[in-house]
Amino acid sequence: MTITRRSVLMGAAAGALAAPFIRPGAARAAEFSYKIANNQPLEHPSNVRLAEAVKAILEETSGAVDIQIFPSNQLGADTDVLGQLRSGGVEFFQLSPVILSTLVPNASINGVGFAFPDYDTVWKAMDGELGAYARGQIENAGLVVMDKIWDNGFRQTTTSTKPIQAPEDLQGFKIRVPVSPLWTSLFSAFGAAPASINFAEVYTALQTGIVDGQENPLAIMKVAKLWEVQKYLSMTNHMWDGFWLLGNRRAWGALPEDAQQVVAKHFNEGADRQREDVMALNATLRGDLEEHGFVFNDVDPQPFEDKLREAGFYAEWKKTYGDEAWEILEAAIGRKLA
Ligand code: X2X
Repeated sequence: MTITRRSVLMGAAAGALAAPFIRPGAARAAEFSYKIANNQPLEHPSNVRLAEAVKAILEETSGAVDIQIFPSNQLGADTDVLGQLRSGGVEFFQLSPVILSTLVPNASINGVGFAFPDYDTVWKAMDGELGAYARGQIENAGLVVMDKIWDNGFRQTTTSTKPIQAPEDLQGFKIRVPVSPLWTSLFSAFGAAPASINFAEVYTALQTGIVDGQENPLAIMKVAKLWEVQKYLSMTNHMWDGFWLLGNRRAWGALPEDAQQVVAKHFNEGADRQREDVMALNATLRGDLEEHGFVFNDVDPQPFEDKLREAGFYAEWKKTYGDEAWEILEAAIGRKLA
């Protein structure tokens, strides 16, 4: 019996209508050589699970879909790669919804300050209505997005100068934020001096003192070795953020339907596993980062949230996102923010 790529694919997605997969005489070359980019180093669970996913995709499509991973902003800073994704220069891209809001304004809604109390609430929301709302917005903007969002994590604040214990500690503080109006607005509301800098330049910006601090989840602090250029790590938990796995619409549409199903299945399974990895890491990272020299402090989030409310942050963003989106957010977290 000869097993063709087509029959393997048909077996993998029985019933799906397969477009022609086989070019006679080209049995070995991948028909679809695609790229996926992200900003994270290879050791981050995102890239570990992505590597598994692209291997499984290659196997299950019998070599037809060959996706190469470009970690650590190798293809450019996030806001540049977003442009490449739109033009088709890169076929897949993992990106923070909050940064994606530079193209899809309401995609950033998960990043509203102090909205999520814990991971249970995050996953219910992002696998539920809030995630579905965001994906609808992303698709309306002409991009493809996989169902499952990958974890980045709850964001904490680091500085080279002092622990952040109360909102006043952020007054006038020079802090790097990713490129996004929501991030700038959040730290401006605390009276800080936020500077929009792509992740690709964060280490250097901290090293050269362009900024005195930054904020990221613990897993990123670890893989980016930020203890080398930062001292204090304050558990502000001010935002939860993830990574949508985005696709270029033309490149996606070029894949036969059964191949699309294989790709989506493995990307979504990768997200599930990556979430578990990051959660497991969270349990040990504090001790690990302390050993590397970070000085931790816990923070009461309430005064920070109060300060945002007082500064009109929630009222402003409710207006920006609109009532429909805001109601979905409030329903997901079970309380009113504005
Ligand atoms: O740029 C960041 O700080 C990072 C890595 O957390 C995001 O992708 C939003």
